[in-house]
Amino acid sequence: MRRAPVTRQIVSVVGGKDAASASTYQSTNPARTREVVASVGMADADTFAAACRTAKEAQREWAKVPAPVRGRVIASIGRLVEANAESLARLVTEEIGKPYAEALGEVREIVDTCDFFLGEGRRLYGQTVPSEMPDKNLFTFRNPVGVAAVITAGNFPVAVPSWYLVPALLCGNAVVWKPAEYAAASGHALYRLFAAAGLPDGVLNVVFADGAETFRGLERALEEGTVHKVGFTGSSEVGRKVGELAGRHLQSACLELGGKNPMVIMPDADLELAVEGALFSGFGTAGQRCTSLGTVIVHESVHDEFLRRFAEAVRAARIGEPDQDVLAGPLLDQKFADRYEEYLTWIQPHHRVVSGPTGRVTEDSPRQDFTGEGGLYYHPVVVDGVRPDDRLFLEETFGPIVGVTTFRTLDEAIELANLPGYGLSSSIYTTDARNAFRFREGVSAGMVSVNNSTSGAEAHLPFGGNGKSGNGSRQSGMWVLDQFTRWQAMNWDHSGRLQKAQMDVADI
Ligand code: UN1
Repeated sequence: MRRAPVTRQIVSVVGGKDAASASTYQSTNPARTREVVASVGMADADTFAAACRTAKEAQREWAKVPAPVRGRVIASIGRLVEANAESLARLVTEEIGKPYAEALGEVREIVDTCDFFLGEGRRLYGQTVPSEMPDKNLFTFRNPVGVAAVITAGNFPVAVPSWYLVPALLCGNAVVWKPAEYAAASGHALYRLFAAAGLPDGVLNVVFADGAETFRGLERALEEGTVHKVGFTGSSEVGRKVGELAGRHLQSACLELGGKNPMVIMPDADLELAVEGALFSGFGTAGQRCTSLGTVIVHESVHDEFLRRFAEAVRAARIGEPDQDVLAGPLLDQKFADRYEEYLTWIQPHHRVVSGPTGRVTEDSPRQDFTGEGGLYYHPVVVDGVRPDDRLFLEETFGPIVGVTTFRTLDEAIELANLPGYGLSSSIYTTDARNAFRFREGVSAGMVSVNNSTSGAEAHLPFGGNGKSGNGSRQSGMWVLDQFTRWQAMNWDHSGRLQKAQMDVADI
């Protein structure tokens, strides 16, 4: 039996206290669009900038806490998230329509991230480096950057923010986090778990605000010198603006943007496995991961057979209530549904839709025994005959639509894979290791899967993209430490005289 919906009232939290709101936003359940999940008090640019000042104040003390002790706080966050995994996952399912099993996996990813970084508190290694002069010692240290402003999307409303929050806090930074408004309740719940683990007030602040107010608040904070790193996960278009803004103030941004992730299928591929991988990465999370499959690039000799099986699997895929055992639930929010409807207009007369009906699932266009019940449910779409100059081939479509095209040689497949100019994830299905390594070398993606889907990266490998997918920064694992610390070099001369580098180099 479904529980009666509860509308939560939530507001930004700055310095441990509820902050003022300038307007209200209603976060709704995309499976039942009239159901309000949370009434969200939205802050303005002043509150955002004030949060950054508060964070800067709090960061001074937080940086003095020994890193292993900060690691213990991260361990507590992990334990609290684990203890509350089911309720957090249920909330994610309710607020953004992510199937429950996936939502639980997303929460697991936070725990994995905490597991990794709690130990990093006892490492955060610097180095000792040989000097070119006698009686002189060289060292390197990792220093926190200061305050990180983190702006995240709502398709991974708790795991992806944690990829920023956990290492940033571990490294001794304070954070001002702006979650996506349509995932505000999930963000607020995550904030509370972090705060309950013993973070001092002001070290982590959560601000709900729309894009324009956030941008103005961030600009002011950068001018005031209270933000020293900007983390952004979202579209390439907005990422470019965020990167420009940070760059104008000589601060670096960690940008995790869109993708047009290709899957290459070689003639020697296990086609059953490839179909499974394409189904999951194309239509899992309703195609709304930055790592979702964009285009299948299949060898012409296996095209017909692959397409027949893929279309059959897509037609049979269960789309429906996200608390059931389904491949995908509804789209995240009305604005994504509107955009998705626009992508459907990119289908051209020379294309062939092989997956059955397109558009909204309704009583007149049902799926198996499911009619959509007023939610933002869409039929998954496979479009064959996509050409390299089609919009459908070149641009990211954040939703359940996958293009298919063919190739003759691996070099041609690699060229097609790189053509859209993104470079986040990619995949190749082959049983020949030589193909896998040639593809790895040629593809300009931050992540390469062999015989696996484009989505589903593990939380301790470098995650990030090139080209339109990001500015080359990498999250996760030890690699993200370079985002949240700055190297400091130290030299210590105990020779008792002035030794000049380059000029007093020791002779043999
Ligand atoms: C995203 O969509 O922003 O690799 C991140 C994956 C997930 C993360 C996706 N672990 O598909």
